[in-house]
Amino acid sequence: MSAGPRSRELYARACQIMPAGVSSPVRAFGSVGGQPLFYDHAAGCRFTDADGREFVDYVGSWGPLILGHAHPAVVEAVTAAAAAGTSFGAPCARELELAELVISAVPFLEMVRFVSSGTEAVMSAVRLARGVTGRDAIVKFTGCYHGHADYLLVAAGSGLATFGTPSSAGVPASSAAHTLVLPLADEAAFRKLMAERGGEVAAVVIEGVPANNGLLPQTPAFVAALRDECDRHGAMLILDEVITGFRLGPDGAAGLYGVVPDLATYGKVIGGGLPVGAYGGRREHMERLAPLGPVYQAGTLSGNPVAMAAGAAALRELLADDGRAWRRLDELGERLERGLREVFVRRGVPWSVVRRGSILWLALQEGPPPVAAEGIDPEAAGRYARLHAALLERGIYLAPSAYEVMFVSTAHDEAAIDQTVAAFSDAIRAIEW
Ligand code: KE4
Repeated sequence: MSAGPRSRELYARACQIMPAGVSSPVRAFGSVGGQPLFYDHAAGCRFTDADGREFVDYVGSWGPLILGHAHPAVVEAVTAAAAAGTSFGAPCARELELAELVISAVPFLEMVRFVSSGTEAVMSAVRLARGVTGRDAIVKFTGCYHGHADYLLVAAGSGLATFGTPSSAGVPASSAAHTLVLPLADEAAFRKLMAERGGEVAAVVIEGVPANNGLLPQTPAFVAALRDECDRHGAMLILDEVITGFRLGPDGAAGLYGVVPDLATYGKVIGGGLPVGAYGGRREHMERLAPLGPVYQAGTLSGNPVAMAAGAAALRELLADDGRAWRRLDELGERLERGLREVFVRRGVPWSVVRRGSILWLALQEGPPPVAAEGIDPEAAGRYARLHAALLERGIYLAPSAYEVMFVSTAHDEAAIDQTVAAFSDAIRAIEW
């Protein structure tokens, strides 16, 4: 199914005045083909496009909508906050309320600072780590995405211990020059690099569970090695929980791995669907931030009451009843994973499903699922494009990229999951895979 006439008409107009007609590249359907559907309205786990067609939504705004679209508690909180003033540029109780909810849920957080996106959160955490350590180098891993700060748009250099090269035009080589890039899941390579250059490293940055280039869960031993080498060399461990924070549970991937990072970054879920990012850690580090300390960071709309109200309403729902929501998310995720695996076997396709809680990814390739970006079959993207189109025809909306994940929300129910599994079964029979 391609976009309907109204989406096409809107898209044609949008492309005249917005690059590729979108506000973020992946939305343009470039890697799956066809034109993007324009959302018109959404509720729960479903949205209706500009042509009146309904879809089960597994993008969920790329992670924020863990409670589904237009959750009543979030809408009510946003409405009340907006009526009392949409932004103050000054401290307010709603900002403090979200900070207290975040701090209360994450054991190692003593202080938190709000920003307006995940990019800002990671960018600020890296600057803080550089300010605290007085060092410039950072280590990141291929396949991990941490937002679009210049020095994080960096591809692996020629050798393991060489600094990265820009992965985007407009990023000066000098910006990439302090970023070392390693493959995931290679403890020996990481320990070798740290043995050689650990004294130069301000921070090692990794996604809680890498979910931007497939879902690539790392072993506890690998995550423990990051912590160990950072301790050994006085580098800071930054755990990027923008996707996993409050998605995998109250203490995110840190809780899953039992690792205590020096700084953690958040976004998506903690904004309840409005623009919020955050970073936090121990007081000794966070108090190095302006205006208390020498590390500068600021933002006009940081902590604005409407976004804070949305985030607080979402977290209150998630934290209620001793975390019942996360148990429900895991139940639904397991139902979808089991159903898809049964379909893959029945249809004879050698694919696999990777899941952590309510995050799922389709590894459309033979053999065990990859644990590093380098292990992803490039041919999988073509298979995914055909599957994506066939699922759209059957009312199921997945991310328009083979490298993005599926998000289940508490608004998905057994009926939506079973409808999805049936659609996959029919779609796989219909496509050339
Ligand atoms: P934002 O600046 O997009 O709010 O967050 C950047 C970011 C940081 N860290 C992680 C682990 C992230 O996944 C992201 C953003 N995620 C992508 C989708 N996987 C955003 C979607 C988009 O760019 O349109």
